[in-house]
Amino acid sequence: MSDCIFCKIVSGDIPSKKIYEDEQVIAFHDINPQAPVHILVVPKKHVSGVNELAAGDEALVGHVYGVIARLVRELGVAESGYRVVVNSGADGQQSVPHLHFHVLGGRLLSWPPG
Ligand code: DGP
Repeated sequence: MSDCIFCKIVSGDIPSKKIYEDEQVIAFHDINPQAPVHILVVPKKHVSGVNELAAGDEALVGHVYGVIARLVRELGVAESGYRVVVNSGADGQQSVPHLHFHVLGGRLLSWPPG
């Protein structure tokens, strides 16, 4: 989508601190980190959010989690713990309408979330 900020990061039109990329996903550091480790794992294909996932996207979501499992080891939080968050819609405070998976770690994360 031409006006989507994460599509522009995927295309390279907007720079990012990229830590991983393959044919299906890109991962980069969040511009406004909420924890010592805060990355976003983003499908390259434009899907607005969880509600817009279609039949056939299961493999993509599974691949995202495989990438997360790899990156948390590389980032050193696999053993200490981390959180994967997908904010959805207005109440979920999703601000970028392109599906993305926050991975937060490197500190004790409070629960329940605010
Ligand atoms: P959410 O509120 O769940 O939609 O999260 C969107 C996240 O995206 C938020 O934590 C800030 C991050 N973000 C927004 N714009 C940019 C950007 O241009 N670059 C990077 N690296 N992160 C961004």
